[in-house]
Amino acid sequence: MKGISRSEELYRRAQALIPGGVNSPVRAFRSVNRPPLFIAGADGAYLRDADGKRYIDYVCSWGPLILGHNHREIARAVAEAVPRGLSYGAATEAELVMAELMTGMVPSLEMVRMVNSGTEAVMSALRAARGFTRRDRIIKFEGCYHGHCDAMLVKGGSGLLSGSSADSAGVPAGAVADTLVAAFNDLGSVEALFAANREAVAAVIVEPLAANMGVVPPEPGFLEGLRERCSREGALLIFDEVITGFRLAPGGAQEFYGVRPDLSTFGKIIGGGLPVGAYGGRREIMETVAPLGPVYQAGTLSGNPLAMAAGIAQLSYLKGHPEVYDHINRMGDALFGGLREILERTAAPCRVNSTGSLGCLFFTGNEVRDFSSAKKADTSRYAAYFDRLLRQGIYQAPAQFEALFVSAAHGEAEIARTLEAAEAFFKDFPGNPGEGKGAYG
Ligand code: KE4
Repeated sequence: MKGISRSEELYRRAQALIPGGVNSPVRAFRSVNRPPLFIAGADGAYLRDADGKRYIDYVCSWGPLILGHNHREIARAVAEAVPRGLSYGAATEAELVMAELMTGMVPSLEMVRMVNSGTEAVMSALRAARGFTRRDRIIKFEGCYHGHCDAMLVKGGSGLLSGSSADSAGVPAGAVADTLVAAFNDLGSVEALFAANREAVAAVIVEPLAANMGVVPPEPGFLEGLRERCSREGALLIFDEVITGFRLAPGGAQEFYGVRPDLSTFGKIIGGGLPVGAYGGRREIMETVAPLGPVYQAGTLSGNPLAMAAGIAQLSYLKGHPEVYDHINRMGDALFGGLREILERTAAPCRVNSTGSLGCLFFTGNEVRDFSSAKKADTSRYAAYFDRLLRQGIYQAPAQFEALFVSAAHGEAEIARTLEAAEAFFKDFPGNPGEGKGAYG
């Protein structure tokens, strides 16, 4: 149609055939009140939309692209794998290489099983924990998101947090009857649940660095406290490292914070951009998983050859180039530190939480340490900020309660351009004695 962008045209047609026109809710840009972009290509730190516009990308496919888009080593590995066939439904050497890489980089991983998404990894880890402990209850944290298996859709974070309700339709009461909800960074709330559910809790699952209510780091002692209480109560500690795995350190958050879980879940980075998830941990727990033990779990495309090729290439590169972590952490510090300085200078009522290459700008003047403080953020102001920066060629999460991801492809030029655009937005932000028209103009 004349006068509308290609993205808008594609979106209009897609809405007729795909729920909301998208294959994952957050992509619909509903939280930022504007039609979504349709992406046509990407390279390094940049996305290109269907209208040919380029953006610095801080979503990075929600975390997988720690090396940036279209990394030569990953592209080559996948191209070399294609002629050997796309899928066999049988064991391959690549799956062994992947298991050796993951267990070599993550100390708590004695055994690991590949699946196809973070959701599948979490669903399977919960089942293994319940099968191993012969207990049913699971403790999770408000605002933490662990994918969309029924048992986890209570007080979800991420897309659910940005929606009107924290529960999902279609989840029967029985499916969540054994899911208990604690407050992040509040060990007292965990103790209370353990006290009320003695010898009934199979596991505590936590994002060791919460990144689905925006970014909320664990306070000193919180993860250690979970470890101690789980050990004392005979419950398993599950780290959901779908975002933090292989990002905070080669060994993930468990290496970064020095706390060893019993099970861990992974996704995103281990697939190099292709669909991969994994769960693993203590040998005695994983040996309960079929075909070895009574906990059933399976998957047609688990360990898919192309996905393994991409994952092996990315993990091998990270293992062989520790300087990547120095770089992404340095760029993260420059970006999030720079944003803090702008907020300081402009007295804007906002807050930046960050750890390394992960961070979030909250539109609230309060400290953000858990779900209840995060949800005080002004999502309409976030939407204005998102829109202004998008027009300046900066593509961020289209929702307040997500994370900014910095990749190895982001350099000083990208950070400088981003800070310049942010400064322009905040210089006359309402609530600050600036002059000129409002930031919404
Ligand atoms: P997937 O099933 O989307 O691969 O992974 C689910 C999941 C599990 N655990 C954590 C900590 C996660 O962050 C996720 C998925 N993350 C969201 C971003 N907040 C995926 C983006 C989307 O839903 O489109």
